[in-house]
Amino acid sequence: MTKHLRILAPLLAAAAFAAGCGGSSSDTDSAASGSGYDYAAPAEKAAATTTPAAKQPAAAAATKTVVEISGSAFVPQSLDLKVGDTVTFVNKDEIAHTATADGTFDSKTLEQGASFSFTATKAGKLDYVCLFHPGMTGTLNVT
Ligand SMILES: [Cu+2]
Repeated sequence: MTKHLRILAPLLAAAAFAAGCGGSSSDTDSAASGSGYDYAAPAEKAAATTTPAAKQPAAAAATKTVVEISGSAFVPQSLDLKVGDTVTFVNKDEIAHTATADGTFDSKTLEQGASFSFTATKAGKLDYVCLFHPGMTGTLNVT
């Protein structure tokens, strides 16, 4: 009976700690004082490493590349692409912008939340600008 309780209590403490996403130092202290702390710790560590690892492949698997228009700037301002890659410009600002590379692509007016996609068909350096804000410039390096 006593053995069960000693194992269960640290597990509950660990679960509460994980759910709280941080917890207080007093939680850690009380858990550490229990003999079963080392027993519960690996499970908590495994859960912590699994979450970011599960997110990363999803981001890496995405073949689409996004340039966010935020704060009247293209983010990232300079982007490397390969021929065949598609870049999507997404306007996160409340004001309208464009992403315009003279002769190559023109998003036309992008209102808030609007997006425009461009697929690179040949290698080269593409400078583009927002037609409304000449200071807003960006570069696509297509290889
Ligand atoms: Cu603009």
